[in-house]
Amino acid sequence: MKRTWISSIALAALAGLSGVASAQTVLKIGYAVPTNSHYGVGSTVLCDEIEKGTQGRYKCQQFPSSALGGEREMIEAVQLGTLDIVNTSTGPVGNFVPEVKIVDIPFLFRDYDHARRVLDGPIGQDILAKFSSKGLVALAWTENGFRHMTNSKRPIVKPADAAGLKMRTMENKVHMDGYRAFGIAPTPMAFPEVYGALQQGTVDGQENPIPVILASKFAQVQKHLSLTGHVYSPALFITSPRVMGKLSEADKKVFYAAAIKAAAAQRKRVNDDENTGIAQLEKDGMSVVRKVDGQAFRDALREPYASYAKEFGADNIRKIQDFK
Ligand code: EAX
Repeated sequence: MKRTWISSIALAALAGLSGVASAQTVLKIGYAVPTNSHYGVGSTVLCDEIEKGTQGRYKCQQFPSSALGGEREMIEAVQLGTLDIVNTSTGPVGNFVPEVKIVDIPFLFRDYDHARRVLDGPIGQDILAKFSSKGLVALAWTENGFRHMTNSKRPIVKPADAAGLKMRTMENKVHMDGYRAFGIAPTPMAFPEVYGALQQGTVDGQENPIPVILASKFAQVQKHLSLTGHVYSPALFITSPRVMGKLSEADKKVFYAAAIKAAAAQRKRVNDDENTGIAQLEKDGMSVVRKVDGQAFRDALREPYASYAKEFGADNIRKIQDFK
């Protein structure tokens, strides 16, 4: 009697142990800028919420600061299965999911509230549904922010001031077509190369949201900041059917709910950085043009807008612009 009693306790202990040992999956998540950034905040909340909601069965390992390459490479890694999640701007995403490109049109969104309502509403959700046919799963829209121009040569108030500048752009045709209309010579480049290119003068300038300019310490290599706000740059939490296919229905819900919570935290950090970051960049030595001639930039886009209307449908663009 005694022997079986002891062996059954031993068995239960073993089962318990093996149960715990095989329970944890580590998810690798990558993003372009340091942890102390809007992407770091969003990724940390995403990971904390996933770990909490799955009772520790899933936890993350973060790869910030483009440790795994540029955003395009990280999206490819998610498709290949060597990376589980990427927190990326939409910059290169249109090369994988063409339907995303419409949200990259310059001066498409009025302000943050408008952009967030479009993306979280039916128009934005319809775009997320297009990812699955491309071997990707978009968990939620998150946010990079309104993009502004920096350069090492001169203040930019109107397009004529930007004309002739060699500006790094994302690998994004919609952006490049628009920027050419400003007279800019667009130089597409993956984000990890940008700081070096600015430092060596390979390019005169670049354009990014305040949070990215802050987190990447561009004030060290750029003199002029112009608050052009010429493009709203969405971001996305992207994973793969390979990751999602292993989840129970309950865990899938946890992942999607975690992404919504994380997007809210990332958006809040963007607003906080915008409120305090410009003064910080001035303190760091940048000279800031706060009042640019926005109408002149919009007027310069007449031609690109005609080709955007052909590519995306004039009413699809209008639907976004008029969304309340
Ligand atoms: O997503 O490439 C860029 O300029 C992006 O804004 C940056 O990687 C953050």
